[in-house]
Amino acid sequence: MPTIRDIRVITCRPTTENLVVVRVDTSEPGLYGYGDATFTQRYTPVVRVIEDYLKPLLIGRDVSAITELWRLMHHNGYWRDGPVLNNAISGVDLALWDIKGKQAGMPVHQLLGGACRPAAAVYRHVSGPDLETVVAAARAYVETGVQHLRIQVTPKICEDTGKLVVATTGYGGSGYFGPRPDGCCNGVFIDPHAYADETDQMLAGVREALGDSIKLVHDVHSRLAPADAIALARRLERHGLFFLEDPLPPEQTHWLPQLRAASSVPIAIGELFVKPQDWRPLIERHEIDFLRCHISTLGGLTPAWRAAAFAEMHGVRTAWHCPKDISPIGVAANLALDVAAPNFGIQEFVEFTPQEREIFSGLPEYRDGYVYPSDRPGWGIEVDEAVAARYPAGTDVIEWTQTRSPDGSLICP
Ligand code: GCO
Ligand code: MG
Repeated sequence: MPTIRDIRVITCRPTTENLVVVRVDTSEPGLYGYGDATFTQRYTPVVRVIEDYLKPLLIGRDVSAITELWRLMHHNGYWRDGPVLNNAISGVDLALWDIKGKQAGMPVHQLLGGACRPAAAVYRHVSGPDLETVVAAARAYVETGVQHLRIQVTPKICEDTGKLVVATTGYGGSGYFGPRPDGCCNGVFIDPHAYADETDQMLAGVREALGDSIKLVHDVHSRLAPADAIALARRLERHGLFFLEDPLPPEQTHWLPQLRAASSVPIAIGELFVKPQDWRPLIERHEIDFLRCHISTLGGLTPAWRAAAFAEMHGVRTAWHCPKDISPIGVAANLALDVAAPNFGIQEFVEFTPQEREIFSGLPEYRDGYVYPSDRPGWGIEVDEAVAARYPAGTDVIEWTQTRSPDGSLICP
């Protein structure tokens, strides 16, 4: 059996996000694999964990024993879980699945039992400051065959005002520009009631323009107080959403029974979850309809596949988190789960950028509302490290997570 000969980390920022990819080389010449370890906002500690701890731990070990090595990495530091440690583990875990696929001569979804469907239906992001812009963008997607759209209202003023840093993330609506106390720090200001009004109106307008068959999604991004989130869920019921995402942050999911009692809107939660204790009770109690974890933040394919199976037994579908802060290797891992899991629901998808295409080749193909996994062995993806080096990662201060209420106090980003 080949053993682990070397582990290296490749970091880059091809577009706006820092990406972290792990390469595991084996004792067999030419046999290696890639994994995703992208925690974009805190990528340097992930690199340290891999280089200082996981590499010395794993060199010389049998590459075939993925479950054993996952448990070894998970328990080795005694204290466990959390996005840094889990992303580091994911980098190795996904690389080991890539290697296993290459050894078998099969794409990874074949190792999970084969495809239940040829491709994953995706939802695309549509956002804008007014109905006209949003409907035009939505129609353009629908014309190409997309059936699921995430609708967000973005700020009308998308520039640094000198006093406020206004993000264009599309979370929390058009922003708050009203009176605030002297001495407020900069940040992304949000008015929860205006946000609820404009989101409700925007969804009504999109529904009217596009008709009943289009599936609509909205991401609250945990930016509301629980009572406001419940009121919004009740209000948005009339639009027949496919799901409402993150109405509550992980710290407040104990409000879900009240939310469920108040509204029949399907709920998707999970991108901030790190461990089974986060998602297990919500699935067992049928408090969520879609499990939406970020695979690398769970620790890779090994724990995500188990989470998917647990969700399946409880009638909960998957909607894995796949924003722009994920490498194409991570996207490929989402797709392996999507096509292999019977309880797949929908896949979030952001088109690969030209810079990403320069670095990564063999990417999954997007066509007309579906993403197709590669049929090459493993993830089927190759990384050009020389090109990656032309796009160095960076550690700038992050502004968009400094989210504030009208009085200047910080709220969940
Ligand atoms: C989503 C998200 C993301 C996150 C991002 C944080 O796509 O549903 O909530 O856009 O904000 O991944 O870095
Ligand atoms: Mg989200």
